[in-house]
Amino acid sequence: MDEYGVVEGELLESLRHVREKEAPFNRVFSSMCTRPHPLAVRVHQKFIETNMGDNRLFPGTKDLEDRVIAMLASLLGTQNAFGYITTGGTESNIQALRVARDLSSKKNPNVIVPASAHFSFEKAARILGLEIKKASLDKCYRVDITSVENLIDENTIALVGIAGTTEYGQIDPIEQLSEIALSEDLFLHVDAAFGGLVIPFLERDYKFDFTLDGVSSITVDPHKMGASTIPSGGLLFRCREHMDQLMISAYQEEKQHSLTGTRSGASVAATYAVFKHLGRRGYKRIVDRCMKLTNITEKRALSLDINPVIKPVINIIALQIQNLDEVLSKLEKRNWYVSKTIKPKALRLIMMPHITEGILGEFLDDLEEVIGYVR
Ligand code: 0PR
Repeated sequence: MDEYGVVEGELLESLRHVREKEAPFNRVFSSMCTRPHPLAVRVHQKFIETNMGDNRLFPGTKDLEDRVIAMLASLLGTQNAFGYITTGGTESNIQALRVARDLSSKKNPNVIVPASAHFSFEKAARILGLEIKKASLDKCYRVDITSVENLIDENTIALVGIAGTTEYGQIDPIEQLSEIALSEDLFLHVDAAFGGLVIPFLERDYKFDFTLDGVSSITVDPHKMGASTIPSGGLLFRCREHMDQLMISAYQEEKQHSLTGTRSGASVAATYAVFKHLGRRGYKRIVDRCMKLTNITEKRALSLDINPVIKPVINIIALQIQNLDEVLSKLEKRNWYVSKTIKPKALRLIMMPHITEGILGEFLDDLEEVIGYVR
């Protein structure tokens, strides 16, 4: 740290240059986050000093957290769930598996996750001392139920299903996982970090939430398709006793369920505001738009003889393109931010709310041109 401070104007100017070098969201197809809703930003600023780690000082913000959890619960098929606002999907997945581990007395516990699971489960496994067993996928990149059944052994404590996979946006057969969880008496965690705020608004009805009796807990992140500010993750449990496995007594009267101590109340208030402001109708409009963009992309790709890895289920499309690395580097030179999937290799595009039809048109024209050069 320097001895003397820098004047505000100079500092802000240098920081403006920093931000200028960063990605402008409207050219970003690689992110699961988006520009937060303007109301979320305003509310975030108003609650900037609130700390969910001290409910005595901020009882109002704590109340908002309970209301956000109640809104998420009602979206996810129940009137009664228990949970808290986490820092994101990673914390939620770690905490869910922590509960599963602590509910069981098995010596060498293992958890069965789909091969498509997000890498946060690896982090969870390392922290919690769990073995991760990866179930294979069917040809549509959903977890293969026979593979899950074959992997279950006497040390299995939990199953994980994904509602909206990171790579292809696929939804696992959660209904069947739920039946297995009930018959084998296993904890079932659903990672709907991305899909949890998409699937309830799709035209087609997918069963993935607490309406299924076997689902024990769900991850759902307002800082992804919820258009709230970072850090806004969500973790919900069906049973209070499960949530209370996380409870630590802090000081005299205080209790904490969260992994972190001091944590943002600003993003909790921002999430509350954007949920109340948009309502189900507002989110449905957003999801409809994102799905329309996904469909436009699919049609254009097919017209160029490019097939998606799967027919898009949510607002993620992965295109199987030849000479992918060359195409990617040419797109990057044109300042597009895209990403690729590994198995199979494909160009992954996430149609977030910040993408407009006009920008998508420009991108698809560029893609067509670049593919033309490379072919
Ligand atoms: N579960 C699923 C299904 C996810 O896709 C992700 C993140 C997580 C859990 C973990 O969530 P947190 O990152 O909130 O802890 N998936 C993206 C990824 O890691 C997140 C992302 C977001 C990537 C913004 C890029 C980006 O610009 O790939």
